[in-house]
Amino acid sequence: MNPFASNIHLPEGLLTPHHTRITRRLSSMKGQYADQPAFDTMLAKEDTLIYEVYENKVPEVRGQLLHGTSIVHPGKVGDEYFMTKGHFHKVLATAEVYYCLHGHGFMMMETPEGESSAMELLPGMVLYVPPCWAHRSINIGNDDLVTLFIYPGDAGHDYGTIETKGFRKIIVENDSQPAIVDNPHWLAK
Ligand code: M6P
Ligand code: ZN
Repeated sequence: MNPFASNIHLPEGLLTPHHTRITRRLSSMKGQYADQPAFDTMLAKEDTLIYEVYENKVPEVRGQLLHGTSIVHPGKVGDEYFMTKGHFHKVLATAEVYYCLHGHGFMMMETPEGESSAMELLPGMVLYVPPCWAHRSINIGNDDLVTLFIYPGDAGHDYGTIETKGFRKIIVENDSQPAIVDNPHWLAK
């Protein structure tokens, strides 16, 4: 393949050109938010757009680097901030780099062994997600959270583990402040 370049338009995070645009709405996040009644009420009103991902496709093989932008819109389901589904990589021992371009958020991370880490994302910050850590972006601000991500082309996504167990910790608004708390629905199995 040949070298290529693209532009990131800020503050919206649009990548031009791009090969893929993924959109995730509330309906695709069933069971992910702690407050199920708040989720149902919200969904009955509107299938809100939670986040978008622009990607440049590369062959999904070792040696390639997949990259793109992710835009998590501001909002909450109950007290819990809008977030991505979150995933482990299918090839578990692969890392990812995030560069925060706009907004204010957190990266929630955890290992299969139970270590947990939540790191703040502010414009200019580069965050390294080491191999074997599941990761989820959370928007705690009033504006879009925009990040650039780069990860190995062969890494893939494993959503199943997070969909069934959830993350051990979640971030909710408490007295107008973000609070990292235990996920009441986290399953030990
Ligand atoms: C980041 C990257 C993408 C991922 C996206 C959305 O931008 O890690 O690979 O698809 O976040 O997160 P998720 O796939 O968990 O919905
Ligand atoms: Zn990833």
